[in-house]
Amino acid sequence: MARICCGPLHTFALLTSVFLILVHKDKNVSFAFSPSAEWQHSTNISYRSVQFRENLSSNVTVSADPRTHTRYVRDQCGIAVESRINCGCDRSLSRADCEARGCCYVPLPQSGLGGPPWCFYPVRYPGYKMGPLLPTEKGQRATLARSAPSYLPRDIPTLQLDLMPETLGRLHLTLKDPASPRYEVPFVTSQSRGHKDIQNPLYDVDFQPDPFGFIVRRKSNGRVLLNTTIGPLLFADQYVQLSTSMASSVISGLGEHYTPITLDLNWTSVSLWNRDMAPHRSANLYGSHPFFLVQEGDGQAHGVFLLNSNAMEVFLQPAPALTWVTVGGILDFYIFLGPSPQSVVQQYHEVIGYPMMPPYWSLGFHLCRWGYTSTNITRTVVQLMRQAKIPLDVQWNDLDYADQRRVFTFDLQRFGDLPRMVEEFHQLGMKYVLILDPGISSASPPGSYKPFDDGLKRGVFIKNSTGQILIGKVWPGPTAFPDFTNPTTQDWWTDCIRVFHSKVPVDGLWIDMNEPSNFVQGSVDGCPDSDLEKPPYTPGVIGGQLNAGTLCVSAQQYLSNHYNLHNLYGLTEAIATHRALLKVKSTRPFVLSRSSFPGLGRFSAHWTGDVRSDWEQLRFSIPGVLLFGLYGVPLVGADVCGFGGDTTEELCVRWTQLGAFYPFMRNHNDKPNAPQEPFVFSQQAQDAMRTAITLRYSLLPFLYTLFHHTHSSGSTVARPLFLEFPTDPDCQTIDRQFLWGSSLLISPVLEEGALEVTAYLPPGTWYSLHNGEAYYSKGQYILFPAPLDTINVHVREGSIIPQQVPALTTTASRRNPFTLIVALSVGNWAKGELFWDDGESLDTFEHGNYSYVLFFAEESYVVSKPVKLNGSLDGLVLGEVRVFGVRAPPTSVWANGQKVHDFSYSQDTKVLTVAGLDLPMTAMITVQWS
Ligand code: MIG
Repeated sequence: MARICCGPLHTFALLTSVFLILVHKDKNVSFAFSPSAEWQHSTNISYRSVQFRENLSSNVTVSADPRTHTRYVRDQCGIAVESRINCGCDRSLSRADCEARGCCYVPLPQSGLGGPPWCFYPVRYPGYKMGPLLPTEKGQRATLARSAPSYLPRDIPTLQLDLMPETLGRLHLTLKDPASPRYEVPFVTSQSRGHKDIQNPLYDVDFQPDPFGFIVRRKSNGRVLLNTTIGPLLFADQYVQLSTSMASSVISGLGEHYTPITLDLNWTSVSLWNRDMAPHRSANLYGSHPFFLVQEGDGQAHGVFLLNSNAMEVFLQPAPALTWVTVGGILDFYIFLGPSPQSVVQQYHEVIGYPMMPPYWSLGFHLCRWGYTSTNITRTVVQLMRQAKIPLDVQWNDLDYADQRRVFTFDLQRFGDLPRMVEEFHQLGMKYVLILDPGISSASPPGSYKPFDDGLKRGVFIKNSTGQILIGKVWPGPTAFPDFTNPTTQDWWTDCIRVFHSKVPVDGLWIDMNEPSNFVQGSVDGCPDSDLEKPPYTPGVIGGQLNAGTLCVSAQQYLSNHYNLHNLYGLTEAIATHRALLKVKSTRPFVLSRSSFPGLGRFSAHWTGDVRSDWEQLRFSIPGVLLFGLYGVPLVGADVCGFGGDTTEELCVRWTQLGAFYPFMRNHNDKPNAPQEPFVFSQQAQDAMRTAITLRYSLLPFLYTLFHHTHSSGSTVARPLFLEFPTDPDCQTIDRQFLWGSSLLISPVLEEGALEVTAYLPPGTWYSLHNGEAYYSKGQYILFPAPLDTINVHVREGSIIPQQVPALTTTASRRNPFTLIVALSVGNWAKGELFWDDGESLDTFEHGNYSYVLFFAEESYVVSKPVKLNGSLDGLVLGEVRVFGVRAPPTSVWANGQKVHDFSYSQDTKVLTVAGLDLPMTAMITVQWS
């Protein structure tokens, strides 16, 4: 039986012999606390700041009795500055206000905004008291009760704690109100995955019963991963707060924000509240992901997911520590013990669901802009791309197509032959995607716009707090917003998509504005004055209010109010759109969603929104993309060449090179800007872009195989270095470079004018993807040439990368010969694999409807061995093999036992190239040399 019980802390509390009773003058609240040194030690509260402590007493008045007071300050407020937990997360407090809360008020010499708080919780600030833990079906349960009210309105006086060890590496812990059920997040997790009898899990949990707190340790080394005894648990109707210490300062997650791959813990905060907001610092952006991963410093990692969709602010401080404040719902924690960072990600994806398998074509190049104002202009763009011989799989149209900007219509003047245009693109082996905003125009004359009339009849729209349809304003003018939590809405949405698709056979849908975005605050009639619209505490969101740029949060949806469901709007629209496409097309749906929440990746791709065309945004697109991989949305990219503002030729070339390695690659531009399609630039720039996009196309079999792994076991496609090299301290924060899977290291140019790039190579041998030149790294930065036509990509020793001869579309490239890049390790081996299917059928992996080929190599041969065939590889051949790191010049080469004459070897680079092969992929292939 797992050792999840009241451990040493209980004992500490019992052993503590001296209890001081403090009677607070204002609130008449009495509570006990323990100044015992052992206790202080065991709660991890640091007493390092000795010098600082000496200055304290004069600043604090907590008790009228000067002796008690001095003692109180020394014992209860003598907390290292960096460990002070703010007693005024909700508002800034004067000394009097602070003391009225029973908190310590200790001003600091210099301060200003954002530094350590002056008002902070004393050690063992009173909170909930925990009763005995009793066994349940899924683990253990205890009741927590407040002995006295907190300073917040509408405390929940009694809480139910459930501790559910679900797997060896995953612990689930919830705190809810047993008396009256509170809102819980729907859609994200499937029911009951718990197992009761987990033998020997990676974690230990201890409790401090009074005031309640829990400590999660990594059993193998005793490391404290979470310790919530450092601050109080507050649980009121619209304010829930919990603090924890952190095992290190290297933490990634809590998106969506414009940040590097790791967060700044220097008294910062991040707010999670979905908002239509162009990426910039300190802003809550389009999505919310209350998950973070902590690198523990020795290669191990853990993760924490707080499944809560209410507006949330998370405070970070250098202790290191973190405080969650959410304005509703329950506390629903999943704690993932890894121990490798990669396994933390997998364990998280097990809970939120593995990402969807994308259609093969969606990995090709996409081209879009706002401002392709007719079918003829859109056709011309496609023609010019073909003339420039630059691969293009998917042409897009933005809002321009719609009749009076109303979705499910198209403008008969400018887009009258839209259906024919789409057919033409299909003839070319291309696909077509259209934008689809959620706002449904509500102002068309009755009988003239079926989506609204029909939606009205079927009751699909979100209602305001008094039960009328809430009207906001988006592109078409007055609009109603579908409530995708209502099953009827899903049916209506499917019908709208089916009818439209029967005219315009789109291949995918781009769901924009689904935060949801609203051009008026709340609604055209404003919002009521209520605790929902103006909660006692509003997290630090852009616009200062929850209804800024979106709907009144008191609006009513089928499952709950918008206050609770707001952050799920994009996810629920993605689910509905995915399902609709499934029904209408019965091939793999392609949906691109701007707004996101955990679980989105099962249904949709994501782009990072309205990035500006500048070098800084280019650079931050890398952590943006990598973090979405951690969030389970691997099919992600930023608008190539930037969306806002005019790009430059150089920026656009560099962005295309980087974008060739975004898992999702789309060039997209805002309406007023100078054009930025590849063909508008100089011949030299076009050549560079063609090279980059063509390189991507040649690597698509490898990329597709990575998606298969992510889909079938939850991992990442574009991968931060720390996931692959967790014990290398240099990799902890690198986010100017990244990997595809475990084998390709991408080191783009991110600075204007740069013709070189300084790239970190983790220890080992790395080969230039372009010419096979080897670099032996001890774990060091190396300066590489990076002329305008080059992006540096290195292949990790020991890997075999399946490629295919590129073409202008994936429809064509999928028929071309495969090639293999074999990167021999120092020990003279390499391996790789290929997942292959028809690229668009549903659930091919689940139904076993795919082919799988293993590749392995040793010093003098490489083998391609199909281990599963379903017909998808019929007619496809292996055309070429390039082996990197062949030390002795071969004199003969054989393929399947036959002598090959078409081979070459470079003495300089030690690369053996065997070309002109024509060997069926459906049989075992051996290429040998000596
Ligand atoms: O209010 O559809 O992020 O990609 O081009 C702007 C027009 C609405 C925002 C999207 C952008 C898109 C634009 N949309």
